Parts: sequence; structure tokens; C-alpha cells
Amino acid sequence: MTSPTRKPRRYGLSAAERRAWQDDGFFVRESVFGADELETLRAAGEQVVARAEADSTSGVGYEIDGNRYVDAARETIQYEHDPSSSTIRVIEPFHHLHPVFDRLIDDPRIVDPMCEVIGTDDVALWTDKINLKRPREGSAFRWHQDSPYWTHASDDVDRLPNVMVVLDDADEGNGCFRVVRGSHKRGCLPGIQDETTLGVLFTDPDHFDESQQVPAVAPAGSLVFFSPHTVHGSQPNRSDRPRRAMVLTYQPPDRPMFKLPATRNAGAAPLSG
Ligand SMILES: O=C(O)CCC(=O)C(=O)O
Repeated sequence: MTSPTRKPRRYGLSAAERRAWQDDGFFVRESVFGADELETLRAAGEQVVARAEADSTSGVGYEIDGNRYVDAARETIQYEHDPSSSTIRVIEPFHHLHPVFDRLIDDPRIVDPMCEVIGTDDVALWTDKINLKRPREGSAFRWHQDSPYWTHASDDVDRLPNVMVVLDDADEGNGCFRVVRGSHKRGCLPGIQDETTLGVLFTDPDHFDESQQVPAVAPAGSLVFFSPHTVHGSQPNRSDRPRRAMVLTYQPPDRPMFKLPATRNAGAAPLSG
């Protein structure tokens, strides 16, 4: 999964990152995006939320395991778990709802490492979501792998790596992202067998070592690259601070996206030579 690619890449992996990808299933690059870029990304994120709120009025609403979703024309909107809440929790996909995020898909700081972990000269977008984790309201994400969500739509789930773009300083107080070191090594793990619909998509704790969890405490602007098989999740946001983040997932080039009927190749500008 980390074979060297032909094109020289400015933001390629260091030897330590390559090792971490293989051994741990994740690595973190801190403060990749600066203050001005973050301001632009956060403002665009809030505009996307406003668009999703408007789109939701003509969407199709439904519940799964007591949680509310709306399929709008262009995105799926997931609401916070408190039944009295109308706060949006997740929007997937969202990059096509704002030009700032459409451009972000091509950013070489993201695309270069993705080409290396996938092992191709070019990559395409698979899916993208924005997780909002609002102050005092943002709910937990139970332990899960992303790969089992995608097995019905992809026969190459090993090559769907994720990157989390951290939009607000994240720590244990506001429910930072958590990854389980080494949990990616055995592919798709068994899910929980219970009476719920989505239980099977949450990883059975008997099949990974919870003591290996690592809180991805990271300043805003950081990137967390993680394998599609890495078990991950997070605690609720119990603080008065937001904890917004985006998760972008890539794939080999020229393949259609998960939720949109189109192919979105990502343009990284390689260094000449
Ligand atoms: O945002 C988080 O803390 C968890 C995100 C996550 O698990 C996911 O988007 O699959």
C-alpha cells in the first residue's frame, strides 16, 4: 500500500510516516493549514451547513436506530442524536456544495500523501463528509472501521484511505478524534451483533485492543491520515468549544464516487523532474 510512485512529490511521506502507516494505520501532520486558510475553510463550512439546512426542507426524512437523517438532492444530512435537536451532525458528501471545498480536493498537501499510500500516480475522490460536533451537543462516534460501510459499493476497500482535516483545535475536552493503533492489520473486523440496524457496522471490541487507542490531540489545520481499516471514534463534545472536522476519502483514479454519479479525479501538481 505504500509502494513508491513514479512522480516526485513535494508533500510525499517521510520514512517515519511510511512506517507509521504500515505499523500503526495512521499518521498526523500538524498545522498544515494556516490561520487565513482556516478562516476560509470554517466560513465555507458554515455556508455549507446553511445550504444543507435549506436543502433539507425538500429532502426525504427517515430514522435509523432512532437517529434522524434527510436525503436531500445533493447530500445526506445526519442530525444530532437528541430527538429534540435539529442540529446537523454530519453532511456527506459536501465538497460539491462550495467552491472552496471543491478546490481543497486538489490540494497537493492532501493529494501527494494520498498518491503514496494508495500507490498510484493519480487519485480520485471516493467520498467526503463534514462532522460538526457543536459545543455541548456534538455526540460520540462509536468505535468503527470505515471499510465495512463501503464493501457493498467497492471491491477495493483496502485502497480507500482517509484524511481528517482538523478545523478547530481538538483535545479530549471537545471530543477529539481517536484511533486504535495497529487495528488496521486484519482487514474488515466483525461488527456488533445486536438488535439495531447499524450495530453490525460498529466494531466488536473483542476483535481489537482498546488499550491501543490514541487521542489525536491536534491544533486546527492538522491532517490525520488513517487507513480504511483503522478502528476509530470519538467522545462527545462536552466543552463550550466547537470541534469541526472534515474527512476526505480517496481512491485510485478514474473511478466513480461513492455517493455522487460522477468521477472526481484530484489534480496534484507534481514537481518537475
Ligand atoms: O469526527 C469524528 O470524531 C469521528 C469521525 C468518524 O468516525 C467518521 O467520520 O467516520
